[in-house]
Amino acid sequence: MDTPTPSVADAKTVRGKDRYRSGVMEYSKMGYWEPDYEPKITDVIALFRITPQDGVDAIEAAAAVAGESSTATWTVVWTDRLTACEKYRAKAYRVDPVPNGPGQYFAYIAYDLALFEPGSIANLTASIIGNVFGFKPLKALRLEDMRMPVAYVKTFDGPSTGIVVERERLDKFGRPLLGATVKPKLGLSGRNYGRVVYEALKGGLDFTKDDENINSQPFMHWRDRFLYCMEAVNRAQAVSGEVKGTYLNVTAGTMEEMYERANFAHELGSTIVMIDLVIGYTAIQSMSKWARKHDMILHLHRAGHGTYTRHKTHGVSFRVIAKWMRLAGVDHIHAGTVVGKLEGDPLTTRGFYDVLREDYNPMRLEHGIFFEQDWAGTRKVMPVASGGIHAGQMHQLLHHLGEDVVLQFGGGTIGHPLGIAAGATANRVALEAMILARNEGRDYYREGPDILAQAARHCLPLRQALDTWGDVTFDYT
Ligand code: CAP
Ligand code: MG
Repeated sequence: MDTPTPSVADAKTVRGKDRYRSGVMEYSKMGYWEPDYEPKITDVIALFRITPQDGVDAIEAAAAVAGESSTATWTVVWTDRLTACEKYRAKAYRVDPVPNGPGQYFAYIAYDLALFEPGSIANLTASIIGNVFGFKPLKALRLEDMRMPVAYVKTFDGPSTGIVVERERLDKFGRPLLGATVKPKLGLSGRNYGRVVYEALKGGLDFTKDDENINSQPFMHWRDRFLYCMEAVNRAQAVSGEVKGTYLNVTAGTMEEMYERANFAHELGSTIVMIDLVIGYTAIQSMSKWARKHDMILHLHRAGHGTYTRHKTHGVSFRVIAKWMRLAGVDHIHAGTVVGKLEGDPLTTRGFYDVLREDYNPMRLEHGIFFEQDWAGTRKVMPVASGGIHAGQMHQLLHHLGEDVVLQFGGGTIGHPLGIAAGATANRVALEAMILARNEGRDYYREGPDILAQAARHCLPLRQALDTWGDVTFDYT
């Protein structure tokens, strides 16, 4: 055998007594803290927000994260001698106190590219978030951002449709796309569900959408839903002369079942299928591969993300999930709204949109982007905004989220007092009024309520929407 067997003498040199203090192992002295390290252009870099336990040194805590997310365990092992451990050790190379974050530190950790299997988000995450979040020396740990080297980005296919080709397929340009999530989330029969889809599309929306938890329940099996929905899409296309779509949720218990549902959606002529984040990274990549093969748009609902993205000192920032999902190859992803029923501040949300929509992200600390990121030609993901939004917020939505976005109004369409088609019309008219004002060079954000009120003078559905949901008084005179 060519591999040298480690000797007891070897082990003694590895286990020098400076590696231990009162029996406690110090990762910082084992090569996981290298303040002089210059990250290579091919390194994967992670930025963690660490909150060490009282009495734990920040540098030691950062080195522990580097160690445990790469090669280390709690003790020195014989087999270290059999590897190129210098290269394989992740290196914490910078630790800064967080401004206005007492007891918190930003730890920068570099990982050699050789540590990762090409094209596998499951493999990447098994390292970076695999075991460190429950580690005792830390009170809390949050993965804030990552820089993927171009060499690694190129091992992923990315979205097969993306923003540009989606617009070409739909033949819709120069404005956000509009959608509605069918409500109530659960309980409708297939026939009634199809009626909602038809009314919403006919009324002026581009898309309707299955909700995250509508799969194949006793009150409506998936096959019925798909048939009624596609009949509605075809009829709405015929009456409107526009391309329409409905995101058929193929989320299921097994890959086999998801493929069966997706294939049926394809056979029925759907342009788009939908999955939930809870299916897992490998399943998402498999569905992305399927969507590429079948020329289908792949919509991802980020169901479940709030359980680990929301806490400010622990978990994973959604901006990191957004980067992973762009690599994984989804075409749409829910990314927040700023206004509406769900939490989200303008600058952080802007950062989420930046990593989905730009070819290159410069470092932009105000948006929470700590690293420049070259996407190396990876297609752009269409962000989706939903959660308690309505026509009266159209100026704010356009201002905060821009043009390349799907605005989805569930309650804000289906809850309209004059009915579902009226709800859809209110949203379409509000959007077109805002786009017109923007294109004429008006300050649409400041003048938003006036622009909406003017449009509502000629559109009863919009007026009803504003009167029902608007949080300012509109002047219709
Ligand atoms: C919105 C929604 C969406 C969430 C997703 C819901 O309904 O259908 O799933 O907005 O959140 O179930 O709440 P409404 P996010 O339009 O009726 O509020 O986009 O943040 O992932
Ligand atoms: Mg929902």
